[in-house]
Amino acid sequence: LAIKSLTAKPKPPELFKVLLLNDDYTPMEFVVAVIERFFNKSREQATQIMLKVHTEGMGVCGVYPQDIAETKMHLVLESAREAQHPLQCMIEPA
Ligand code: TYC
Repeated sequence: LAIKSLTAKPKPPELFKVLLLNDDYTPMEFVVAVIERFFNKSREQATQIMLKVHTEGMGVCGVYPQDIAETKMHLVLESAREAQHPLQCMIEPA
């Protein structure tokens, strides 16, 4: 372990996409608000992402190191459950 720490080159963190999935029930305005709040997007950017998810079924909200991507996914899911919307969110390697 000590040897490894002295010889291993630091690797850049693995990046993950945070994806939103379309459904028939979550209000568009709720999705826009979630994207603005958790992915630091403008209203215009958030609206474009929401419409892409709505028309194509899935869309990327952002790309982050794994721990940050997981946290954002959990925040989205918690927010949707709290509001009783079926909005789904997942991560996948970028
Ligand atoms: N399809 C939803 C509607 O028509 C809107 C929506 C967009 C839901 C994106 C989820 O990830 C989503 N109200």
